[in-house]
Amino acid sequence: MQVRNNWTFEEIKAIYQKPLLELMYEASAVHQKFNRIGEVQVNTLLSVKTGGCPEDCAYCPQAARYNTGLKAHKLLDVDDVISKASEAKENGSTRFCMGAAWREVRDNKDFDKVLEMVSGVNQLGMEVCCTMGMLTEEQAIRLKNAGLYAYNHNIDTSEEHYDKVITTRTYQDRLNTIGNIRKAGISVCSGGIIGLGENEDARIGMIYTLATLPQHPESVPVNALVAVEGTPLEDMKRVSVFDMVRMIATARITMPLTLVRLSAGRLDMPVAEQALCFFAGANSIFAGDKLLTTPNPSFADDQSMFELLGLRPRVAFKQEEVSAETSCCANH
Ligand code: SAM
Ligand code: DTB
Ligand code: SF4
Repeated sequence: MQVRNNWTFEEIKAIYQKPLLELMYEASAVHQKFNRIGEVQVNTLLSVKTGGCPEDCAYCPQAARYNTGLKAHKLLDVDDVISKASEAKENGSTRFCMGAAWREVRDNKDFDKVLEMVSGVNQLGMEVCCTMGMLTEEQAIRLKNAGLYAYNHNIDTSEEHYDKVITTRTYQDRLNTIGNIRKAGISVCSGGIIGLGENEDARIGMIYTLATLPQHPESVPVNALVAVEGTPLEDMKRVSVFDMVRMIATARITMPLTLVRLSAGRLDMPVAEQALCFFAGANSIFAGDKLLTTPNPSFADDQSMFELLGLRPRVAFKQEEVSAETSCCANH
């Protein structure tokens, strides 16, 4: 089996619609062939600039136009961010992702501060990631030169469903930024959310867009909507674990080498449900008691889960380069 990016929508639909256990067996077989079973990347998120965002993403507590009671703050100080990253490293995280509630990155003093944050976290030996909205190619290159490893920019849903969720930018805007990240040689992290009121074709369509990019994203976060009071999606029902499993398994089969991240929504998932997601090929999580603005399981709870399920945290890319010399199956 080869890594393919010429999937058709119908092929992906046929995978997504397989009987659940058959789908899980197949995804698990692909995972065992391409990856180290039991190895899970542990990421920590930090919101370095919270709230007040001009966009209208219907799921997001940080959009200024919704009254969510969120406490907004300006860009944090560089030293505070570096100390949070050190703390995350001590707790076993190897990737640190800084989020800013911006529509797009601007070339100003705040961006200079972000470049300092990137450089400082990189010096800790962690994989540094940012998620700050749209980027030009020049900005992506400046981030890369400062030591950025990955950039998160989600497509969120399918092209057809996009304007039901967000109207202040287009799907093509998202794809353009993903192209700029790629051109700068930065690792691409792009995925989406389920539970937005989308139908099955929209879920399949989202995976179709990702799996047919010229190069698959190195990581694909699969978020379950965290319904936040005050947002237009506040009354959406919690997604079923079996829907998460279908998404994760389909992503695993179509993008075998990608880190598939069981992202937002874990706080509401018992360990038994999360175990199904790991079996279906999830090999990355966000850890630490906060995502960007909403709660997440604590490091201690995740440590117990790792022990129970026999999972091991994946080392950071830097150590990976060293250990690759003695390993037969190092990849991505
Ligand atoms: N402003 C930047 C952007 O939109 O790219 C970066 C931060 S934004 C909060 C990052 C991602 O978080 C979104 O693309 C969305 O997929 C996810 N997200 C935001 N709110 C969420 C929620 N309530 N539930 C699940 N995922 C959410
Ligand atoms: C992603 O796909 N999920 C993360 C990260 N990328 C930036 C964010 C989830 C946010 C959940 C809502 C919140 O905490 O504000
Ligand atoms: Fe702004 Fe990002 Fe939230 Fe959309 S998802 S409102 S762009 S912070």
